[in-house]
Amino acid sequence: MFNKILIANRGEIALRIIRTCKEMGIKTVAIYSKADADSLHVRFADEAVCIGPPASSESYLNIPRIMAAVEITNADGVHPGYGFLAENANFSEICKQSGVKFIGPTAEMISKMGDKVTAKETMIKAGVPVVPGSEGLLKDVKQGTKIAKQIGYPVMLKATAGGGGKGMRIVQNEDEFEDAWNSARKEAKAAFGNDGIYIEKFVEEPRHIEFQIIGDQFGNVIHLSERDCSIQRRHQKLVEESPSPFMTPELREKMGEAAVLAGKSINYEGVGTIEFLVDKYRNFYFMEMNTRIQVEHPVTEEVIDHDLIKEQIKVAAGIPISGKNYYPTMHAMECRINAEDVLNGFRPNPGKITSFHSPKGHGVRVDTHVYAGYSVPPFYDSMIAKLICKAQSREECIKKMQRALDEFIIEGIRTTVPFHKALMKNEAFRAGDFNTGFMNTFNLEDCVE
Ligand code: MV4
Repeated sequence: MFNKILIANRGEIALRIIRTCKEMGIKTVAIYSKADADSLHVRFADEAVCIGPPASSESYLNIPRIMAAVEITNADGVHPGYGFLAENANFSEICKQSGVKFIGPTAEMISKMGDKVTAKETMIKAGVPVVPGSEGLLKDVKQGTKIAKQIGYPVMLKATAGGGGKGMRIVQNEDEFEDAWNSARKEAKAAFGNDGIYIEKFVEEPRHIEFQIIGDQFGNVIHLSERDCSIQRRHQKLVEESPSPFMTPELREKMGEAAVLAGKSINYEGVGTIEFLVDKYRNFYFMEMNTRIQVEHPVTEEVIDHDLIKEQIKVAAGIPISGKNYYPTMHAMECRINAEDVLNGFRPNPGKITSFHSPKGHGVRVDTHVYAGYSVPPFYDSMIAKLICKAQSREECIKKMQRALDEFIIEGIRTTVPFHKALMKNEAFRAGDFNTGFMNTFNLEDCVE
């Protein structure tokens, strides 16, 4: 087992990781930028090292500075959390070369899944369903329009280096193809320095349903059931839940089996997520694999009653997992509380939190690093808390969430709490009748309190 883990992250996830390390008897090192000197992760870690100025490029993304902190503290493990360097193959490799365990997959696995065309080819070989489309990258417009004609419009152009919707275009007919191709390539080149594009049939009104998997160092891979993450805005998730209201036991068996196959095909080690698009007929298609612990992992923790960070650290230490999959016995839902002004296009709204009271009580969990008097810095993402509720049924879970949202007091900054209150009242949401297009039709006026 690890002696000392350095947490290469900040905010709620840094705190979350420190908590589990403490329970496991592992010493912790926090790193922090000058903007985070007053953060709780700095206070709660056994040691803390200031690694630079506020800008991420000079702190949480700066590999040489983080490796210097690893060296002076003699940490034997590095936990990257999510975001920042969590899916940076170079960082994983440098940790390995330095003799410190990166708590996550190898550089090779990160690269393989980070390149979407390679990931898709890997999944086809493994027998995981994928969206019909090009085999590999498109060479030119002529090849693109030919394939589009075969699979039928509408089609989608996607960047192989993509994710988060960048370099992605829907093409309705052949007339639109060339413009879409040119702008997708340009956008991908600017965002990723890679203009490789592939094509897929456009799946209409899909749900985003992802499976949590975990693999150990002995080739065992299991799944921990699904999370429905269809409530998103501009590729930012707002609410996640498990089980998916769209799931059936039969579909869970099929998708779970595909997720395990996906993990086994790359000998995956660590916690990971297999993202699927699911159409209205319950056809499912591999979309992407995330090789990190995700923001929404508590939803799974609550429904299967296991600490995923603990499991992640155990497999990284070489402890084998049990062979069986996990199924939800409860319903859990997470609302992401962001320092954003909902009525102004969800614009970030950093600043000082003058008063703060978080909801409590049975089945209510709040993962947060903030407190009254804390200033939300403008340099990083705007999530300040995750409110997770758990109950016997989805209906009870929504009632609990409404009660908990009503208890939240956050003064001094605007947050997404009013949005979540309105969402919990929305008839379509309450009926479980939604897909990834939900936010396009949601009336933000409903958030006016
Ligand atoms: C799609 C799709 C429809 N058809 N692919 C969005 C981000 C990237 N990971 C893939 N995405 C999509 N790929 C095909 N063939 C629709 C989306 C999509 C989406 C997917 C999941 C969650 C939210 C979304 C919002 C818009 C589009």
